[in-house]
Amino acid sequence: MAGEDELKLLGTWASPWVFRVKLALHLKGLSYENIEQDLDNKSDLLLASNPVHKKVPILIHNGKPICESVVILEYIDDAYGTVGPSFLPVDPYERAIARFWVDYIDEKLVIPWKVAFTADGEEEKTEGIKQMLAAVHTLEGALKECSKGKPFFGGDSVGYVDIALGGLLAFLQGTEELCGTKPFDIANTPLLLAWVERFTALDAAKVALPDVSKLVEFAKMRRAQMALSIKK
Ligand SMILES: N[C@@H](CCC(=O)N[C@@H](CS)C(=O)NCC(=O)O)C(=O)O
Repeated sequence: MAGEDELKLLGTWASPWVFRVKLALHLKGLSYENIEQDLDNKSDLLLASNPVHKKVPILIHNGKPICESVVILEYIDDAYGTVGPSFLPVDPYERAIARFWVDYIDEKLVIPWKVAFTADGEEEKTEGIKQMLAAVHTLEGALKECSKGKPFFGGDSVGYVDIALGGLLAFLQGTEELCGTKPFDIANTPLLLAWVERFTALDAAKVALPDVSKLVEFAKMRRAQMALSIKK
């Protein structure tokens, strides 16, 4: 399937959802054209490819657009099943478990993280941080169960949950500077801390993930812009 394929990725360099797709493409060893988008001035191609949400990432495979990062991850795994590592396990029950944890990450980690990042009062921020740390604690347990002592959530190789969490990694690494707290530490999340080391050492992660300090500066700038536009 991979031979004559054309893959285009519409994204932005600072999007955790786009990082997921880039990670998946690099893990599979697939070539693609990266088409950087300006979200303040959306292109006709973006609007035509994702008319419902008008968001990136969008993967365009031989002219056909696929939207939503987790849908794209599964699509890549399905369309390129014989290329590189499989992201989802073969066993239906284990597939369901992997999907459960990806949903958990998006609901219980990302949402409180955004609250902690954008909160304009201390109380709201403290609550966001509390919920984010509770989610990280739960994910520490999930890593123990899913990995069964192996290096990744996916076992010996990087799987669906690894990619979903890995896409968020640069933001999580910048959390101390952006939200005033560290999500991972040796006392509470030793397994996740070791996972971060292993994940960031992957070739795919080195290519797909951005420089953390550059991302932190960008996020601070966007937050300041958002705060200004709310006050206006
Ligand atoms: N649930 C979506 C989230 C995608 C998303 O929020 N993308 C942002 C960039 S980080 C976007 O395109 N925002 C444009 C907008 O909201 O107008 C996914 O997983 O792909």
